[in-house]
Amino acid sequence: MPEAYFTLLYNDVYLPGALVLAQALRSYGTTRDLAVLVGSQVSDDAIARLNQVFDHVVPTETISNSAADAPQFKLLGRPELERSYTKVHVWRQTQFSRIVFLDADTLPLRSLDGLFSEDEYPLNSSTPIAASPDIGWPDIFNSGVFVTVPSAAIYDTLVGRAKAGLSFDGGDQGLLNQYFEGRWKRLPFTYNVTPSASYQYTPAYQHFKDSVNVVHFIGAEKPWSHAFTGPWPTSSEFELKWWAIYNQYYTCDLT
Ligand code: UPG
Repeated sequence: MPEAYFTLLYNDVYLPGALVLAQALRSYGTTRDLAVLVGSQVSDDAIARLNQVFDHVVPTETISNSAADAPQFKLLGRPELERSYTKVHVWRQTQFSRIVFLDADTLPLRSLDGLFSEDEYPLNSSTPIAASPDIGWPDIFNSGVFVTVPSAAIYDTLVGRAKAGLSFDGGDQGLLNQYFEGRWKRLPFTYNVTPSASYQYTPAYQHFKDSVNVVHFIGAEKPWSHAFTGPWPTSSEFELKWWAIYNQYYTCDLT
């Protein structure tokens, strides 16, 4: 059975992120399929762009938090995440034996194909997912990067829990952590480094910087938020790396 990388796009806003992510994975010579889950609000133009770099563009039904004005969203200040439950469609992709999921705002800095190794990252029914700790609350995992095995039973359960509102943050991260609590394998933090937070611990950042596998631009501001004129003078070195790939492969206007 094939294995695949997946990302998610439920509107056109994160299209630059999805394209740069796919191009980065290709540039490291991955042998796995590249796939993207797309929600119904993604435009035909965006789908045509995605088809140029992904092997599979998978249309999905958008799953929203029906209580989008819930207190959790006010706490997070991120109403756009009301549709992040759509991520659970990953478990429906049973045509793949193993999936590495990456949010569209992540940037791999080297090949991640090692995550498909069953010997190194064994998954089974008692530990069905592997992910890195979340910097904001390290007893839970960040749901922007994870390894899992698709399962129709898990998919059905997650959809039911999403519809029942079983998520402490109103989005997929709360949903997945509540469902997989005590059953996740810890991946090294180097697979999901969140630059804004790591800078608070500068000595560790300096010490481990060269081992970073994936950078994750969490929060409302993304590298492409600054219009499409290129990086800002204050952009971090990771943002500059993102822009280097964007400028090399996608010079035309994406707005
Ligand atoms: N996404 C879209 N369009 C949007 C917003 C999000 O397609 O307008 C997709 C995209 O793949 C994105 C992902 O959903 O990468 C998650 O959104 P993002 O803005 O990247 O979330 P984060 O700022 O990283 O916040 C955290 C977790 C993330 C989780 C989210 C909600 O890192 O993995 O999905 O909280 O629980």
